[in-house]
Amino acid sequence: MSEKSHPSIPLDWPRLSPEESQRRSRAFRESMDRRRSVRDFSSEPIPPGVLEDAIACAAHAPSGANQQPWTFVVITDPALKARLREAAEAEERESYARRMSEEWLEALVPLGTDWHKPHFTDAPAIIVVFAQLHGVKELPDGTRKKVKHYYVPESVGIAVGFLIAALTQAGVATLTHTPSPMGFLREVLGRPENEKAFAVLPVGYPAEGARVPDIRKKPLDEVLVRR
Ligand code: IYR
Repeated sequence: MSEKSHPSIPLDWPRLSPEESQRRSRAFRESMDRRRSVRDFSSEPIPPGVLEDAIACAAHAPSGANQQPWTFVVITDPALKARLREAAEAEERESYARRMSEEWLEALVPLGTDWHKPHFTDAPAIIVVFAQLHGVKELPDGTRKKVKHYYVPESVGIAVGFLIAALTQAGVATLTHTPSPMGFLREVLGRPENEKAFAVLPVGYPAEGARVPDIRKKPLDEVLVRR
């Protein structure tokens, strides 16, 4: 604990019965077990409030020194989605043709991905998650000062995990997409220089007849080790 005193408040923690804990953990596990990254979206809209709830959920993730070093940009404007698609596909085309190693391309074969990124224009909404590499503090004299942020990729990664879980729980599909390089997102979306794009998440419902790669998660006994 820090030597300096800090304000504190009583913890508000609703205590569940063991049965209720088990019921909820199993229900959540079952919904997460069925989660798939979706690349084939319908244009059907997302029910009002679901996106906002999911982003609020993500924004409650733990973060280094509680600095909450994230910004979630929601794009629904068709013209802007088309611009993002065009820019992403230009980068991805170059990546698949020249920038990615043979080994990398080989690793992606089971996923069947290529440079085409129709999810940008097909999905009703795109969330671009930005990491705030440092904070900006406005001083009384009007000047701005950099504030160091801690554990930024870890914090933003956890927040994106919360976001995916919240969307999944609401029955809404997404994809964790990282077009590479992602510099164009800051420019097209007009974000400040302290923000770096972290991931792109198209959000919506799977298209009728959507298919997904035949890949599996490792069994629990391979990833859960007890000592
Ligand atoms: N960014 C590319 C390539 C890609 C890389 C990984 I690692 C993936 O898991 C999937 C795709 C793309 O989005 O196609």
